[in-house]
Amino acid sequence: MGIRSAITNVLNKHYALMGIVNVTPDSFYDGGRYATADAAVEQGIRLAAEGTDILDIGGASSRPGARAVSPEEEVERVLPVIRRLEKEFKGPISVDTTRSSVARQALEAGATWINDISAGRADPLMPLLVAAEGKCIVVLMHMRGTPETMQSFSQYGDVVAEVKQELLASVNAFVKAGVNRERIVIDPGIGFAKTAEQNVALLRHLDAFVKTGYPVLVGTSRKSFIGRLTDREAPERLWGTLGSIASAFLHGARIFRVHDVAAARDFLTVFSAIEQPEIHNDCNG
Ligand code: PMM
Repeated sequence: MGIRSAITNVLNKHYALMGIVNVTPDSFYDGGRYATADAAVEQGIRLAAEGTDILDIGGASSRPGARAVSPEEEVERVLPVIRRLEKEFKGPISVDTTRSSVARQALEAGATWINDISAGRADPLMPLLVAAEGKCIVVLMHMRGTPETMQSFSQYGDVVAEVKQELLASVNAFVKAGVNRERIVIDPGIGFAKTAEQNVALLRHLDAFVKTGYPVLVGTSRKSFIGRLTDREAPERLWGTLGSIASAFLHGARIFRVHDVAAARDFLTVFSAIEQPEIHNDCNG
């Protein structure tokens, strides 16, 4: 299968869900729930049954203020889960990491996507690994600083223009290293070095990212800007999350990173049938 078809296989459905499996004790919503390999594998199988297109496995929390884990610890968390899910799940497995050493081992264990929330800035070897490896898809997300420091970097003049410019600079580092553009997915990084208002502005102007030609992924699931808008804590932010997915879909995002695959699946099935009837033949007329 060629590279292009690796993304379009997923995108032939016109959108794709990336189900989240955080093998961490401290992620903001599901931290601690799937911290053992058994629990994480079970969650991956559950999300697969709910219809996820991609499984994203992460071993390092990126919540604001989160302390970095050692590379050894990160590998110990994600590798057993990837190895086992690779046997159970037919779709692509993504590793959520900013470290090329972790990514390399994850690819060897069966992952085919790398989700790098630093877009290569945390580890200068990442673009080289992706170029040398030759096949995997890479998601490049905008962030400033690190999860520990990012909240102090949310000063922007024009948030949409600056996030886009900084993200494209990171993308260019991958292209320069020899990564084919068709292997790259971009993500504005909702909640990473951005205030609630800035997140809303980015979602409202997502078209600016879509116009670059790269497929756009968004991760809004249960994030704090939804809490700010609805005055609800993370366990009660699913309905607000669906509102953000509706908007992001209309503005051209096509990959949605979510905790709640079943709800997002039904929501997008109905929403896209109404909004994009040309891609649904089953209930037109
Ligand atoms: N958000 C989180 C982690 N990884 N990856 C991408 N590409 N985009 C995101 O928005 C994103 C991410 C933080 O959320 P989590 O703690 O629920 O995983």
